[in-house]
Amino acid sequence: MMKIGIMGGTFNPIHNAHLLMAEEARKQYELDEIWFMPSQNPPHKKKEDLVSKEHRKRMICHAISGNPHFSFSDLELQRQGTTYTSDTLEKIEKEMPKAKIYFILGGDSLYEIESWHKPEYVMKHCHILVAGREDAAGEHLKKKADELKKKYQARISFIQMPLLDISSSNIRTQLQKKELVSYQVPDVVMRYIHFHGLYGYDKAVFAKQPSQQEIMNYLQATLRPKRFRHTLGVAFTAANLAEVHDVDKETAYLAGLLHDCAKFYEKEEQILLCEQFGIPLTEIERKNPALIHGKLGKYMAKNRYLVKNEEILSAIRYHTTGHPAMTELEKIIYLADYIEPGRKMDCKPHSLKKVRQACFANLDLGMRYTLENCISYLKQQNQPIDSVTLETYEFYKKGEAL
Ligand code: DGI
Ligand code: FE
Ligand code: FE
Repeated sequence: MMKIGIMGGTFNPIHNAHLLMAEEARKQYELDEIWFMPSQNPPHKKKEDLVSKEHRKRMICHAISGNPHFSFSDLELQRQGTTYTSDTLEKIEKEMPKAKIYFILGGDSLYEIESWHKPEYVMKHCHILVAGREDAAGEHLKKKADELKKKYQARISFIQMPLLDISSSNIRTQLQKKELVSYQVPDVVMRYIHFHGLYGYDKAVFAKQPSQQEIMNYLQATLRPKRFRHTLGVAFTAANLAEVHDVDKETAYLAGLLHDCAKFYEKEEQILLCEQFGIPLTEIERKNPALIHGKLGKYMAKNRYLVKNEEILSAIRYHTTGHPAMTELEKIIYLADYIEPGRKMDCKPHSLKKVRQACFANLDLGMRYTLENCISYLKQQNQPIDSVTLETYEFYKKGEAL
């Protein structure tokens, strides 16, 4: 029988006590999985300091990414309006009738549970795990648990863990005062908060040009894990191409790292940001927002990551469409994006292996093959082809095959 632990809450933001509680619950009760399930609109919380669900989701995903037993569940976020635990339990039971559900709670919630929607249903349909404590408050909590057990035949057990005085509201207060909350939240979450200026922590991200390692840390904290892996693959491939084609390796690596730095924004957000920063958009870019992140990425690289090197900025700017007569570095980034080791797509008319060989032999030939593949893909998908992509192809199709 599958044993699932559910961590509910607003996670505004997720912090280390949540993570420790989940892990201790898993170990002590031999749970197979823990689902982190943020809620939409808790009826009893103030809305003003609640950051968007996208931000909360991303912070959770970053925080749990190292633990194979932890996963993210958007069961409550998906639903419109107020979400009730009883509805969630009902839904899981329907979908997974064989699973045994454990609901993991901070101690204080035990005092509130009777005010929840249909408390008798909730207590009947899950086993409650509460973080216990060894002091007077712990004694009090045990009494409350006994009372609920009697009244509702509730199953309530305690999770042994050290008492950690960490709470999301405390964290928000500290951030509002521009204080760091390191060691209360995972590093990656602190960087996420910093980068996006959440909870009033709107200090400049970097005071001076950041090192490659610092850039990498922030990219890891802001990009989705898959996009981050792609980013490392592009940086690595760009450095290799640079070596072969006599371009500065460090420069190529940095450009590779930053090429998709604007991609942590959703497409609609990207349009809004361009308007906010005064970056003009063409009609086709508005219709196909996948084309925007080069422009926006250039702006972010310059203003957020303080990159001054115009060659790098231009390589980021043109990495999606290319342009006629590109610099060596621009071609390297454009191509590394297509051939990095993580790319496993089925490529036509030229196989990925053939394109990779061409890129290392001759950048212009690599451009020709890659553009032919991209255009054939876009046609097959019935997507409009950007005029710059077409001009680029016109330029490179003249490139002689080897
Ligand atoms: O950001 P990546 O996914 O790593 O790669 P990319 O920067 O090359 O972006 C790929 C996306 O851009 C993909 O969704 C296809 C789209 N794209 C590239 N060229 C064109 C295009 N979309 C349209 N409509 N027209 C183009 O010419
Ligand atoms: Fe891209
Ligand atoms: Fe990319």
